[in-house]
Amino acid sequence: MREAGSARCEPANVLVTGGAGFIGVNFIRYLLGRNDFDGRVINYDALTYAGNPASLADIEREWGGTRYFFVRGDVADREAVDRVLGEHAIDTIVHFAAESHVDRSIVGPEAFVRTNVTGTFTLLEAARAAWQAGGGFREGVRFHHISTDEVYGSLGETGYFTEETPYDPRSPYSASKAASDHLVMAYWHTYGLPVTLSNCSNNYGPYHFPEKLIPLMILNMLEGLELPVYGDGRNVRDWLYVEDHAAAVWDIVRGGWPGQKYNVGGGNEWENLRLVERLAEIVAERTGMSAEAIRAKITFVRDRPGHDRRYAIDCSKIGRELGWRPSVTFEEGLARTVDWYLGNGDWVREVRSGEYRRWIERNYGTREQ
Ligand code: NAD
Ligand code: TDX
Repeated sequence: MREAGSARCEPANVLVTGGAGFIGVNFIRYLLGRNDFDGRVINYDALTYAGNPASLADIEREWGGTRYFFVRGDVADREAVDRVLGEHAIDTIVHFAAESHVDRSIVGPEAFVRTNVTGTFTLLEAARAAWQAGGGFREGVRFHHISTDEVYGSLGETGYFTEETPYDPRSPYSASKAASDHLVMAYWHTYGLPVTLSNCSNNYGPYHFPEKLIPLMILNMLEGLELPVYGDGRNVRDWLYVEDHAAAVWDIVRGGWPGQKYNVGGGNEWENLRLVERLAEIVAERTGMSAEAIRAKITFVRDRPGHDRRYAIDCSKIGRELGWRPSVTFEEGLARTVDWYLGNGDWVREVRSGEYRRWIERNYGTREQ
């Protein structure tokens, strides 16, 4: 094990990969809204179906060309990555870019290996080359990798994932994230590249792409469509409001020890079916629709292959070392999320058009009941 370097890091030029996606957008908003950061953010994103630059149109208007820059590029494109690291004198990489949807990874795993594994490897290699100095690395540089609790596999009725839980990924998505985590830690142990890593539970909140459970359910409820619950609906996820995740990432980037990994979670376990029923009540309260009529649309559909039963995170390490804990209650977070989707129909129409719509039609045109 290498000696841990200095924990304090004061980022100036931050490359956020995948900054046009759900968590990336929320992280950039969070970061540029903080008064302990006066640096620049470079959003590097390939704009796949999941990336929408319009999510940051107001940020572009306020900070574009001064503190915010958008660069369209692929994390697996070494030349383009070298260019952005050099041109913007990047000292900090916060790596969100990924293929992120488990169901898509079952239908088409190749893109997951390319972006999540090869893309992460490419970024690590580019950072290693750009930041070398003498026999080691420049002071104050940092590579933070965002990962998921899904790398740990599936829990039974009890227990929690800790930072020591052995990896046991079970979907092509989680296997590709596990591979990327191993590469990141290998760059610390082998080369001393100052990395940190976080494994977070399910996020929810504004700008969440409507293929994922919570936004999909909210929008289907508003449109009077069926509410497809996989299997028996008793799979458990630990939900965290996305802004709390952004705060955790920022805390780790600035204060986490190089070579360390941190679990991040909401301490907020819900069975899918109960969650959908609760959402029905919140949507009903806010729209005047009947909760009973919404709930009647719940349809049990074929289970996801290899569907992990339960995720639950022990996040005591980040609490103890960095003082982070979730601040938004589930009730408050769900209410904010429903209100956001009610008020942002244009955003929804935009992300559902084009590529996404065609993909859904190809793959879900005939959903098995
Ligand atoms: P997302 O799918 O909403 O966004 C991914 C973004 O990455 C998009 O903007 C997309 O255009 C971009 N991208 C994809 N391939 C790229 C490539 N080859 N080069 C450059 N950009 C590319 O994902 P998200 O939900 O925001 O997740 C972000 C990260 O957080 C991922 O690494 C994911 O594994 C991790 N994570 C997500 C959750 C969650 O609940 N959403 C939980 C834990 C960890
Ligand atoms: O229509 C649905 N019906 C349903 O029952 C969908 C889309 C999902 N589900 C279930 C499957 C899961 O048990 O809901 C749960 C949540 O599903 P997703 O929203 O697809 O999230 P999940 O598979 O848990 O993964 C998410 O959290 C961890 C993110 O997509 C990952 O990127 C992150 O790593």
